[in-house]
Amino acid sequence: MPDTAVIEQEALARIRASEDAAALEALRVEYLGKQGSISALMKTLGAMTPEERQQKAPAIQQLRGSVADAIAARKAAFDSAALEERLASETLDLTLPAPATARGSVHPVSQVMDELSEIFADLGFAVATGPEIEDDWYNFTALNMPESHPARAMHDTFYFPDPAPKGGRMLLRTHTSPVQVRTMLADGAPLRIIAPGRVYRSDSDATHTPMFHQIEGLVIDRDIHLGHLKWTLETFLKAFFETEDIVLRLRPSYFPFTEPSVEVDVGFEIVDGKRVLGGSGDAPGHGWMELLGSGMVNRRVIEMSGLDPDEWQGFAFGVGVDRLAMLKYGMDDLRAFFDGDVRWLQHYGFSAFDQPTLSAGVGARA
Ligand code: 2NL
Repeated sequence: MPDTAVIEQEALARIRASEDAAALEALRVEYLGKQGSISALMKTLGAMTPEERQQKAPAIQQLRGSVADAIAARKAAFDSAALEERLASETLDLTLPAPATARGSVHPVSQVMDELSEIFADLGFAVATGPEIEDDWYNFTALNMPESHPARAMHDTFYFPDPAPKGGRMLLRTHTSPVQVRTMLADGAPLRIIAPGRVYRSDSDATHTPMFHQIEGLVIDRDIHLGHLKWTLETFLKAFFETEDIVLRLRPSYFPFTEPSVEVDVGFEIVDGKRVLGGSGDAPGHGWMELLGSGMVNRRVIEMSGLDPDEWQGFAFGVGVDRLAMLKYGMDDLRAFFDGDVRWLQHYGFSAFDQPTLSAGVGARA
């Protein structure tokens, strides 16, 4: 039986003398590994008589414990030396700015819808929404366009093949007016709402896309007249284009849902070959540009929306959001709005963080 004390002395000395983690690991294998010499001693215990084992086991176990402890202590010393070395040699500058990350941007249509919602919120208007898949009663009939009405031919409508559950036809809404009819039926009067959203017409060329964006406004109250309409549109357009220099021209027109109907032009000037809003369109070098349609809500529409037209009057207007965005931000091709080209979005899109918008979230105001 080898003298465990001698083995221990020699092992501890060699462990102390080991110069790096690799040398230490070689010692661990040599003593404590599967084929290690101390492991071999442990195995001899199995072949002993109980008495002999009782006598010899403590020394062998003590030897194994002592060598394992010494190896662990030496390893801890190597590890902490390595850490010290790294801490001394590596530098980490926490004041450096973080690397840039790719950010999305707010689509101009969303931006403009948000701007309009904020402007009209200041004027006391709530935002109303409704389904894009409508039936023809809300989209046409309630707007004074019965089945036989020639105005239905004014719209190239996407119809669904199946009949509507309550009769009539299902379609993709051609304007957001049905939202306003639904709101009048649900909430009654008085009412001040805008209805922004997607609308659909079977139309496709350089200036028309089959889906586009519209915002309609509706005020229902007692004694509402054209003066309220004119002031509201003037106030909204000045706020939207961020200039006091907006001149409106109201022209008589026709829509089945308004009577009288008014088309609204704004004066513009040609600067460097581009149209810039401002001034009277009648001035030399100026012109008038048709911007939106509006009018006093037809009393038949008020009636079909569940209100008494002798008590309640109102005005309404509708305007293309894509058009407004192009005018304000100088884009010239409508189709680019719907291409989803990220380079266009990076160029014309808006930061979700630099300015407060509804799309960016309320948190962005902070
Ligand atoms: C346009 C401009 C317009 C309306 C929309 C409307 C909505 C209700 C009642 C009456 Cl619920 N009118 N909206 C009014 C005038 C014009 O849109 O150029 N449309 C073809």
